[in-house]
Amino acid sequence: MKLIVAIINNDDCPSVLNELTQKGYGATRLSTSGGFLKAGNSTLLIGTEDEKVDDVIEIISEFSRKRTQMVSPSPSFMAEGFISRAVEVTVGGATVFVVDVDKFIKL
Ligand code: 2BA
Repeated sequence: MKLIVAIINNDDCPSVLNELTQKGYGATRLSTSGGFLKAGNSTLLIGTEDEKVDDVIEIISEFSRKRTQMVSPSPSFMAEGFISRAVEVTVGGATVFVVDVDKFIKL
């Protein structure tokens, strides 16, 4: 068994969750925020059998769009002269970790 941890955009989350639940996958949504942009995103926890991992990743990939976002430097960065103007970063579609699960117990 594997645990899939997927960080996705909040706007993509309803479509990903709908598709996962329609196909019978269990999922938990956590409200999270990225360390770099400090913007809200969603982290999904999905426990599933090894042979279904690729199917889950395909669903996540299908419904997660890549976006570009402008990032303004913090005042301290500007004061230090590191960056003086907003820069564009590409975010997503999804950041996915697949980890082994030792035990899966429902009590
Ligand atoms: P954030 O940390 O807010 O990062 C948003 C986007 O900013 C990233 O998109 C990346 O394009 C850029 N970025 C992040 N750190 C950077 C840095 N040190 N220098 C320059 N650009 C940087 P994604 O890579 O698609 O990541 C989207 C979100 O996924 C991240 O939001 C974070 O919440 C999560 N994430 C990404 N990599 C992770 C990792 N190795 N471990 C845990 N969470 C991760």
